[in-house]
Amino acid sequence: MLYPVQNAFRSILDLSGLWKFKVDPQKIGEKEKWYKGFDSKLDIAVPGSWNEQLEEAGLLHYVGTAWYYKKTVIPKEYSGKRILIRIGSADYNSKIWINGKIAGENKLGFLPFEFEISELVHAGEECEIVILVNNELNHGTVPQGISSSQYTDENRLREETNPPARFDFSPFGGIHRPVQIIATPLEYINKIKIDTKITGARKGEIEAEIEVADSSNTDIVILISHGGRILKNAASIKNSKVKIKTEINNCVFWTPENPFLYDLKVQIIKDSQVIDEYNLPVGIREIKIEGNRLLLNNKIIYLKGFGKHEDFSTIGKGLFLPLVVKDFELIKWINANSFRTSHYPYSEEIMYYADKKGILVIDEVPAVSLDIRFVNDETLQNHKEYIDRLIERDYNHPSVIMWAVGNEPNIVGAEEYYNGSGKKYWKDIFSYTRKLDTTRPITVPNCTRAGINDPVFEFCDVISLNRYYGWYEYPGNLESASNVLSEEMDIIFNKYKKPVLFTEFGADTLTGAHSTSVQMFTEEYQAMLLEKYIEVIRSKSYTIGEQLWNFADFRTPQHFRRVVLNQKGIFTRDREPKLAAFKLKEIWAKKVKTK
Ligand code: GCB
Repeated sequence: MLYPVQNAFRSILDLSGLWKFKVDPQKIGEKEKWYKGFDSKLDIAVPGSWNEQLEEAGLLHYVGTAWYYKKTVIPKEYSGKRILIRIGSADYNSKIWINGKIAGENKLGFLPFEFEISELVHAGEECEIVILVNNELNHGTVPQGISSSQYTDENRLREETNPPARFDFSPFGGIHRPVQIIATPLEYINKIKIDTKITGARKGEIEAEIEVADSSNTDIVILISHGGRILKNAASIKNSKVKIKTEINNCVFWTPENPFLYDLKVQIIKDSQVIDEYNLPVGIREIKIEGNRLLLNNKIIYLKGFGKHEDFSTIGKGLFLPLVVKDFELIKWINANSFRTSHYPYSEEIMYYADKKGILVIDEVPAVSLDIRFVNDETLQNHKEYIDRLIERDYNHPSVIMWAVGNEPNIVGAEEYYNGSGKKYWKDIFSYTRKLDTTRPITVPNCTRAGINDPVFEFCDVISLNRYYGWYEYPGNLESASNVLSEEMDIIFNKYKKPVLFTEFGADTLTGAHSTSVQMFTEEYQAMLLEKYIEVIRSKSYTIGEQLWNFADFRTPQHFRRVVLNQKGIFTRDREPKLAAFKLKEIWAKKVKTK
């Protein structure tokens, strides 16, 4: 599914703004035909989560079904075009009706989906859109859900959160990315897959695989803008697909220092006329693991950065472009070069911005805290569909350097995970992912509880570790923490002989809390802990980077461990630097000596 573009052949009508809103805790809406339109005193802004926007209506912790309703007019110029409704993401599942008729249903959150609605609307006429969104999770969904009674049954009363969640971020509900009505020509470009190669010291290659739909007897032309020159390459389409390779001399490769993007234009030509066009920024780069090193364009690259979240006051998980710009400015300010999209796919706008700003991204599917005891066929199916759709969405981004196909499986420490079922599950997931992308390394961050025998290690290209010694274990004791850390790293490396990346380490920190002693929760303690970890990580010859937890404070479900927010941010939730930010800025300014 292509990201929408506006050009002479394609149009976008953006429906961001206020929608009518109604919660449906009893799930009576479908029976009462709310999909034909409804009245309500509540409004909601799209994009945005309902939780904080409508806190005063009692929705801060609401998990269940809610309805959205908006009227619009389909532009006259959409006449004779293929018309679609596209939603950047709605968490977690949703159903769409147009003019009272069902347009489609989507089961996966955090990813875009679209339905053709040409038959349901008329250009130049009013159209009514109703969207049902539900944010409930269960054993078969990804991420998996958990109920209050399950905590009781498992005798885990002190672990229970409200709302119940298996993960440490608020399960915000809502339409989180833009809703758009888009128009394309009837014969159209359907897919573009880009592969790039470095073929010489200053030579590169772009291979574009293009798929067209509902079109016959057409030609494809590719135009690549290149330092004022335009390279042109053409081919005829057979069986609706074609591959075109273009060699580029004096090629500028994409790097964090110079994130150079070529402007690629794909056109379908019929009877000498252009009938559809799509524009795409393309960065030429290669990523690979060689021995214990991560190489970008055949040069060692060391990752410095964060695990992040899409989370902000009031808007929740909604796309908020000023925040995207601010976060990338902060990433640059602190001299970081990367982040992980913990624990789900981020908006497409963030991915394009990472390409533009030269920030390296580990792209993650929402298989967070997978509990093997409750995995069923549906879980595996949904997990694979996430991988499929994420790779399809993000394959072309030069910024994406690695896939994380999960995070911290077996955080509950279940024995069953090691009896072969964990291995079988991950073997399947890894081989599925490798078939879809042979160019990028794959990982799954491991947690202390899953330990050194985690079956993911066997399949990962990169060993990713999340460790909280000095915090959850050995609290306030940085000496023990660093000793245990160092020993465990060596044990893991010696066992698996793969490069090690730190994907999480950190300490909750209250802004304004200070001490002259070693004291948890103070700004000094966070700075000390991070510095200690970085020292240990860099003392090993097999480490490829340090991404700490977390970029900014973020909202979590209620639990006595959290004072409203997870406060491990280097920046506060509203993006003010804590003391550690200045320390990191200094550490990250210096070149890392890789052994
Ligand atoms: C983890 C999780 C992350 C949590 C973090 C914490 O291991 O991956 O989602 O927020 O620990 O702060 O406990």
